[in-house]
Amino acid sequence: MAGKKIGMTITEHILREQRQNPGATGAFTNLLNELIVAAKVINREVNKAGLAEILGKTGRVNVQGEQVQKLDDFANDIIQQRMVHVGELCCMASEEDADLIDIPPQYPKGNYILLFDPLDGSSNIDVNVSIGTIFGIYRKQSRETSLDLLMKDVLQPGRRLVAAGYFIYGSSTIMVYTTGRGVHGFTLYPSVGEFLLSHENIRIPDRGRIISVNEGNYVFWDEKTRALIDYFKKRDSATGRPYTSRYVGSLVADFHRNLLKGGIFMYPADLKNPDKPSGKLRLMCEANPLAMVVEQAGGYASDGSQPILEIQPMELHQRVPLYIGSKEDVKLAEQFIRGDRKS
Ligand code: AFP
Repeated sequence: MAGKKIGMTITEHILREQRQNPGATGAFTNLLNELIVAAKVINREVNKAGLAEILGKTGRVNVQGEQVQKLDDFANDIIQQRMVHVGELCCMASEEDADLIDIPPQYPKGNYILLFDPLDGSSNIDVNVSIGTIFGIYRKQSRETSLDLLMKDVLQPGRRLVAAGYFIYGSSTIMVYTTGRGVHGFTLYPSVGEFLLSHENIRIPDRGRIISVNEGNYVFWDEKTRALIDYFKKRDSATGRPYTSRYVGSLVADFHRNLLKGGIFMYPADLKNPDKPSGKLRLMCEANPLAMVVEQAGGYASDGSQPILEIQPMELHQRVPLYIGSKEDVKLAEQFIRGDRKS
Protein backbone atom coordinates (compact mmCIF):
# COMPACT_ATOMS: atom_id res chain seq x y z
CA MET A 1 0.00 0.00 0.00
CA ALA A 2 1.37 3.43 -0.93
CA GLY A 3 1.58 6.37 1.49
CA LYS A 4 3.51 7.33 4.57
CA LYS A 5 4.48 4.44 6.82
CA ILE A 6 2.82 4.73 10.23
CA GLY A 7 5.20 4.34 13.19
CA MET A 8 4.85 1.44 15.60
CA THR A 9 2.67 1.93 18.66
CA ILE A 10 4.21 2.57 22.05
CA THR A 11 2.82 -0.78 23.23
CA GLU A 12 4.62 -2.65 20.44
CA HIS A 13 7.78 -0.75 21.28
CA ILE A 14 7.63 -1.59 24.97
CA LEU A 15 7.02 -5.26 24.11
CA ARG A 16 9.96 -5.21 21.71
CA GLU A 17 12.15 -3.77 24.48
CA GLN A 18 10.86 -6.44 26.83
CA ARG A 19 11.86 -9.22 24.41
CA GLN A 20 15.45 -7.90 24.49
CA ASN A 21 15.53 -8.72 28.18
CA PRO A 22 15.38 -12.50 28.67
CA GLY A 23 14.50 -12.21 32.39
CA ALA A 24 11.53 -9.90 31.78
CA THR A 25 8.20 -11.01 33.21
CA GLY A 26 5.96 -8.44 31.56
CA ALA A 27 5.52 -6.59 34.86
CA PHE A 28 7.25 -3.56 33.57
CA THR A 29 5.24 -3.55 30.35
CA ASN A 30 2.00 -3.63 32.36
CA LEU A 31 3.20 -0.76 34.45
CA LEU A 32 4.11 1.50 31.54
CA ASN A 33 0.91 0.66 29.69
CA GLU A 34 -1.18 1.73 32.66
CA LEU A 35 0.79 4.95 32.99
CA ILE A 36 0.09 5.69 29.33
CA VAL A 37 -3.64 5.29 29.94
CA ALA A 38 -3.39 7.78 32.81
CA ALA A 39 -1.54 10.23 30.56
CA LYS A 40 -4.21 9.92 27.86
CA VAL A 41 -6.86 10.82 30.42
CA ILE A 42 -4.82 13.80 31.66
CA ASN A 43 -4.30 14.86 28.05
CA ARG A 44 -8.04 14.86 27.45
CA GLU A 45 -8.58 17.16 30.45
CA VAL A 46 -5.69 19.45 29.54
CA ASN A 47 -7.11 19.85 26.03
CA LYS A 48 -10.43 21.07 27.31
CA ALA A 49 -8.91 23.19 30.06
CA GLY A 50 -10.21 26.42 28.55
CA LEU A 51 -13.78 25.15 28.57
CA ALA A 52 -14.26 23.24 31.78
CA GLU A 53 -14.41 24.51 35.32
CA ILE A 54 -11.04 23.05 36.01
CA LEU A 55 -8.89 26.12 35.62
CA GLY A 56 -7.65 28.14 38.51
CA LYS A 57 -6.45 27.32 41.97
CA THR A 58 -7.98 25.00 44.54
CA GLY A 59 -7.00 27.37 47.34
CA ARG A 60 -4.73 24.69 48.84
CA VAL A 61 -0.95 24.89 49.06
CA ASN A 62 1.09 21.72 48.34
CA VAL A 63 4.04 20.23 50.20
CA GLN A 64 6.37 22.53 48.23
CA GLY A 65 4.47 25.61 49.45
CA GLU A 66 2.99 26.20 45.99
CA GLN A 67 -0.63 26.88 45.02
CA VAL A 68 -2.32 23.67 43.88
CA GLN A 69 -4.20 24.07 40.59
CA LYS A 70 -7.30 22.00 39.98
CA LEU A 71 -5.66 20.20 37.08
CA ASP A 72 -2.68 19.31 39.30
CA ASP A 73 -5.08 17.60 41.65
CA PHE A 74 -6.83 15.85 38.81
CA ALA A 75 -3.59 14.56 37.26
CA ASN A 76 -2.29 13.42 40.65
CA ASP A 77 -5.52 11.53 41.37
CA ILE A 78 -5.74 9.88 37.97
CA ILE A 79 -2.19 8.56 38.09
CA GLN A 80 -2.70 7.16 41.58
CA GLN A 81 -6.09 5.63 40.75
CA ARG A 82 -4.75 3.88 37.64
CA MET A 83 -1.49 2.74 39.15
CA VAL A 84 -2.60 1.35 42.52
CA HIS A 85 -4.34 -1.68 41.03
CA VAL A 86 -1.77 -2.59 38.40
CA GLY A 87 -0.09 -5.04 40.79
CA GLU A 88 3.49 -4.14 39.89
CA LEU A 89 4.22 -1.37 42.40
CA CYS A 90 5.22 -1.53 46.06
CA CYS A 91 4.65 2.22 46.50
CA MET A 92 4.61 5.54 44.69
CA ALA A 93 5.79 9.08 45.35
CA SER A 94 4.28 12.20 43.84
CA GLU A 95 5.62 15.72 43.84
CA GLU A 96 2.23 16.75 45.24
CA ASP A 97 2.22 14.39 48.25
CA ALA A 98 4.41 14.85 51.30
CA ASP A 99 4.73 11.13 52.03
CA LEU A 100 5.05 7.89 50.13
CA ILE A 101 1.81 6.59 48.64
CA ASP A 102 0.94 3.07 49.73
CA ILE A 103 -0.77 0.37 47.67
CA PRO A 104 -4.04 -0.42 49.48
CA PRO A 105 -4.24 -3.97 50.90
CA GLN A 106 -6.95 -5.10 48.46
CA TYR A 107 -4.49 -4.83 45.55
CA PRO A 108 -1.45 -7.02 44.82
CA LYS A 109 1.96 -5.47 45.29
CA GLY A 110 4.98 -5.70 43.02
CA ASN A 111 8.64 -4.77 43.00
CA TYR A 112 8.66 -1.40 41.27
CA ILE A 113 8.51 2.13 42.64
CA LEU A 114 6.98 4.96 40.61
CA LEU A 115 7.98 8.57 41.17
CA PHE A 116 6.17 11.28 39.31
CA ASP A 117 5.42 14.94 38.91
CA PRO A 118 1.78 14.75 37.77
CA LEU A 119 1.57 18.14 36.09
CA ASP A 120 4.83 19.99 35.75
CA GLY A 121 4.65 23.66 34.82
CA SER A 122 1.15 23.98 36.16
CA SER A 123 1.36 27.75 36.60
CA ASN A 124 1.21 27.72 32.77
CA ILE A 125 -2.11 25.86 32.59
CA ASP A 126 -4.25 28.98 32.36
CA VAL A 127 -2.24 30.46 29.51
CA ASN A 128 -2.00 27.55 27.07
CA VAL A 129 1.73 26.95 27.43
CA SER A 130 2.85 23.31 27.24
CA ILE A 131 2.86 21.35 30.47
CA GLY A 132 3.82 17.78 31.21
CA THR A 133 4.00 14.69 33.38
CA ILE A 134 7.44 13.42 34.42
CA PHE A 135 8.09 9.89 35.69
CA GLY A 136 10.88 7.65 36.92
CA ILE A 137 10.77 3.97 37.86
CA TYR A 138 13.03 2.14 40.30
CA ARG A 139 13.20 -1.52 41.22
CA LYS A 140 12.84 -2.25 44.93
CA GLN A 141 16.17 -3.37 46.41
CA SER A 142 15.06 -4.79 49.77
CA ARG A 143 12.44 -7.35 50.81
CA GLU A 144 10.55 -4.78 52.88
CA THR A 145 6.82 -4.51 52.37
CA SER A 146 5.77 -1.98 54.98
CA LEU A 147 5.57 1.60 53.79
CA ASP A 148 7.56 2.88 56.78
CA LEU A 149 10.53 0.77 55.75
CA LEU A 150 10.40 1.41 52.03
CA MET A 151 11.88 4.91 52.09
CA LYS A 152 15.42 3.52 51.71
CA ASP A 153 14.32 1.75 48.53
CA VAL A 154 12.84 4.97 47.22
CA LEU A 155 15.89 7.12 47.96
CA GLN A 156 18.08 5.54 45.32
CA PRO A 157 20.45 7.57 43.16
CA GLY A 158 19.09 8.27 39.68
CA ARG A 159 21.73 5.98 38.20
CA ARG A 160 19.56 3.08 39.40
CA LEU A 161 16.42 4.17 37.53
CA VAL A 162 15.18 1.38 35.28
CA ALA A 163 13.04 3.70 33.18
CA ALA A 164 12.20 7.36 32.94
CA GLY A 165 10.44 9.78 30.69
CA TYR A 166 7.75 12.36 30.29
CA PHE A 167 4.55 13.25 28.52
CA ILE A 168 4.31 16.74 27.07
CA TYR A 169 0.86 18.19 26.47
CA GLY A 170 1.64 20.78 23.83
CA SER A 171 0.85 21.57 20.22
CA SER A 172 0.77 17.79 20.02
CA THR A 173 1.02 15.30 22.86
CA ILE A 174 4.27 13.39 22.96
CA MET A 175 5.67 10.69 25.20
CA VAL A 176 9.44 10.41 25.46
CA TYR A 177 10.90 7.48 27.35
CA THR A 178 13.98 5.39 27.96
CA THR A 179 14.59 2.02 29.55
CA GLY A 180 18.34 2.49 29.26
CA ARG A 181 18.52 1.58 25.57
CA GLY A 182 18.23 4.97 23.90
CA VAL A 183 15.49 7.58 23.96
CA HIS A 184 12.38 7.34 21.85
CA GLY A 185 9.49 9.72 21.25
CA PHE A 186 5.88 8.84 20.38
CA THR A 187 3.21 11.26 19.24
CA LEU A 188 -0.40 10.79 20.24
CA TYR A 189 -2.64 10.49 17.18
CA PRO A 190 -5.96 11.64 18.67
CA SER A 191 -8.06 10.04 15.92
CA VAL A 192 -6.43 6.65 16.55
CA GLY A 193 -6.01 7.12 20.30
CA GLU A 194 -2.49 5.69 20.18
CA PHE A 195 1.03 6.98 20.72
CA LEU A 196 2.94 6.20 17.51
CA LEU A 197 6.70 6.25 17.09
CA SER A 198 7.70 9.65 15.73
CA HIS A 199 11.19 10.30 17.14
CA GLU A 200 13.34 7.17 17.07
CA ASN A 201 16.64 7.16 18.94
CA ILE A 202 16.76 10.85 19.84
CA ARG A 203 20.29 12.26 20.11
CA ILE A 204 20.96 15.69 21.59
CA PRO A 205 23.69 17.71 19.83
CA ASP A 206 26.95 17.86 21.80
CA ARG A 207 26.68 21.64 21.79
CA GLY A 208 23.65 23.85 21.34
CA ARG A 209 22.87 27.50 20.76
CA ILE A 210 20.11 27.89 23.35
CA ILE A 211 20.15 28.89 27.01
CA SER A 212 17.01 28.41 29.07
CA VAL A 213 17.10 30.11 32.44
CA ASN A 214 14.94 32.47 34.49
CA GLU A 215 17.12 35.58 34.32
CA GLY A 216 14.75 37.35 36.67
CA ASN A 217 16.71 35.58 39.39
CA TYR A 218 19.98 37.31 38.44
CA VAL A 219 20.11 39.36 41.65
CA PHE A 220 19.76 36.17 43.71
CA TRP A 221 22.68 34.36 42.03
CA ASP A 222 26.25 34.24 43.29
CA GLU A 223 29.16 35.60 41.23
CA LYS A 224 29.99 32.24 39.64
CA THR A 225 26.48 31.76 38.34
CA ARG A 226 26.30 35.31 37.00
CA ALA A 227 29.65 34.84 35.24
CA LEU A 228 28.29 31.67 33.58
CA ILE A 229 25.17 33.38 32.27
CA ASP A 230 27.20 36.41 31.16
CA TYR A 231 29.51 34.05 29.26
CA PHE A 232 26.67 32.60 27.20
CA LYS A 233 25.48 36.13 26.35
CA LYS A 234 28.88 37.45 25.21
CA ARG A 235 29.68 37.80 21.55
CA ASP A 236 32.23 35.33 20.16
CA SER A 237 31.81 33.92 16.67
CA ALA A 238 34.27 31.06 17.27
CA THR A 239 31.98 29.54 19.92
CA GLY A 240 28.71 30.65 18.34
CA ARG A 241 27.91 33.17 21.07
CA PRO A 242 25.76 34.86 22.09
CA TYR A 243 23.42 31.92 22.57
CA THR A 244 19.76 32.55 22.01
CA SER A 245 17.45 32.62 25.02
CA ARG A 246 14.31 30.46 25.30
CA TYR A 247 12.41 29.95 28.57
CA VAL A 248 8.73 29.32 29.13
CA GLY A 249 8.83 28.17 32.76
CA SER A 250 7.63 24.61 32.13
CA LEU A 251 10.58 22.32 32.70
CA VAL A 252 9.22 19.61 30.39
CA ALA A 253 8.66 22.07 27.54
CA ASP A 254 12.01 23.80 27.96
CA PHE A 255 13.78 20.45 28.29
CA HIS A 256 12.04 18.87 25.29
CA ARG A 257 12.95 21.75 22.98
CA ASN A 258 16.59 21.61 24.01
CA LEU A 259 16.67 17.81 23.73
CA LEU A 260 15.66 18.06 20.08
CA LYS A 261 17.60 21.20 19.15
CA GLY A 262 20.56 21.26 21.55
CA GLY A 263 21.15 23.72 24.35
CA ILE A 264 21.26 24.01 28.10
CA PHE A 265 18.48 24.43 30.67
CA MET A 266 19.60 25.87 33.99
CA TYR A 267 17.91 26.35 37.31
CA PRO A 268 20.87 27.45 39.45
CA ALA A 269 20.98 27.62 43.22
CA ASP A 270 19.82 31.03 44.37
CA LEU A 271 19.94 33.09 47.52
CA LYS A 272 16.23 33.79 47.93
CA ASN A 273 16.69 32.15 51.28
CA PRO A 274 20.18 33.52 52.17
CA ASP A 275 20.73 30.99 54.97
CA LYS A 276 20.16 28.09 52.67
CA PRO A 277 21.15 28.53 49.01
CA SER A 278 19.26 25.97 46.98
CA GLY A 279 17.84 25.12 43.61
CA LYS A 280 14.12 25.03 43.01
CA LEU A 281 13.65 21.76 41.14
CA ARG A 282 13.15 18.42 42.85
CA LEU A 283 15.76 15.73 42.55
CA MET A 284 13.51 12.67 42.69
CA CYS A 285 10.47 13.66 40.63
CA GLU A 286 12.01 16.07 38.11
CA ALA A 287 15.81 16.16 37.86
CA ASN A 288 16.59 12.42 38.01
CA PRO A 289 14.12 11.23 35.35
CA LEU A 290 15.18 13.97 32.92
CA ALA A 291 18.85 13.32 33.71
CA MET A 292 18.40 9.67 32.71
CA VAL A 293 16.69 10.73 29.48
CA VAL A 294 19.35 13.28 28.60
CA GLU A 295 22.26 10.91 29.30
CA GLN A 296 20.62 8.22 27.21
CA ALA A 297 20.37 10.76 24.39
CA GLY A 298 24.09 11.60 24.67
CA GLY A 299 23.71 14.71 26.86
CA TYR A 300 24.52 15.41 30.48
CA ALA A 301 22.92 16.69 33.69
CA SER A 302 24.75 18.16 36.67
CA ASP A 303 24.05 20.06 39.86
CA GLY A 304 27.08 22.19 39.03
CA SER A 305 29.62 19.95 40.68
CA GLN A 306 28.54 16.35 40.10
CA PRO A 307 26.28 14.32 37.80
CA ILE A 308 22.66 14.51 38.93
CA LEU A 309 22.41 10.73 38.56
CA GLU A 310 25.18 10.19 41.16
CA ILE A 311 23.53 12.19 43.95
CA GLN A 312 22.49 10.10 46.93
CA PRO A 313 19.05 11.47 47.84
CA MET A 314 18.59 12.27 51.52
CA GLU A 315 14.88 13.09 51.42
CA LEU A 316 11.92 12.63 49.13
CA HIS A 317 11.40 16.26 48.20
CA GLN A 318 15.03 17.31 48.06
CA ARG A 319 15.75 20.23 45.74
CA VAL A 320 18.82 20.56 43.55
CA PRO A 321 20.40 23.13 41.25
CA LEU A 322 20.03 21.77 37.71
CA TYR A 323 22.15 22.20 34.58
CA ILE A 324 20.91 19.86 31.86
CA GLY A 325 21.23 19.49 28.11
CA SER A 326 24.03 19.33 25.56
CA LYS A 327 27.08 17.69 27.07
CA GLU A 328 29.68 20.34 26.23
CA ASP A 329 27.46 23.17 27.44
CA VAL A 330 26.73 21.46 30.76
CA LYS A 331 30.42 20.57 31.28
CA LEU A 332 31.23 24.23 30.68
CA ALA A 333 28.62 25.25 33.26
CA GLU A 334 30.31 22.93 35.77
CA GLN A 335 33.65 24.69 35.19
CA PHE A 336 32.09 28.04 36.07
CA ILE A 337 30.11 26.79 39.06
CA ARG A 338 33.13 24.98 40.48
CA GLY A 339 35.12 28.20 40.05
CA ASP A 340 37.63 26.64 37.56
CA ARG A 341 36.72 29.25 35.01
CA LYS A 342 35.66 32.91 35.30
CA SER A 343 35.09 34.08 31.72
P1 AFP B 1 5.01 25.06 38.54
O1 AFP B 1 4.60 23.60 38.35
O2 AFP B 1 4.65 25.61 39.88
O3 AFP B 1 4.55 25.91 37.41
O4 AFP B 1 6.60 25.06 38.53
C1 AFP B 1 7.24 24.73 37.37
C2 AFP B 1 8.67 24.41 37.64
O5 AFP B 1 8.81 23.50 38.67
C3 AFP B 1 9.36 23.92 36.38
O6 AFP B 1 8.53 23.25 35.50
C4 AFP B 1 9.92 25.17 35.77
O7 AFP B 1 11.06 24.95 35.01
C5 AFP B 1 10.21 26.04 36.97
O8 AFP B 1 9.35 25.61 38.00
C6 AFP B 1 9.99 27.49 36.69
O9 AFP B 1 10.31 28.22 37.80
P2 AFP B 1 10.36 29.83 37.78
O10 AFP B 1 8.94 30.28 37.62
O11 AFP B 1 10.97 30.21 39.08
O12 AFP B 1 11.24 30.21 36.60
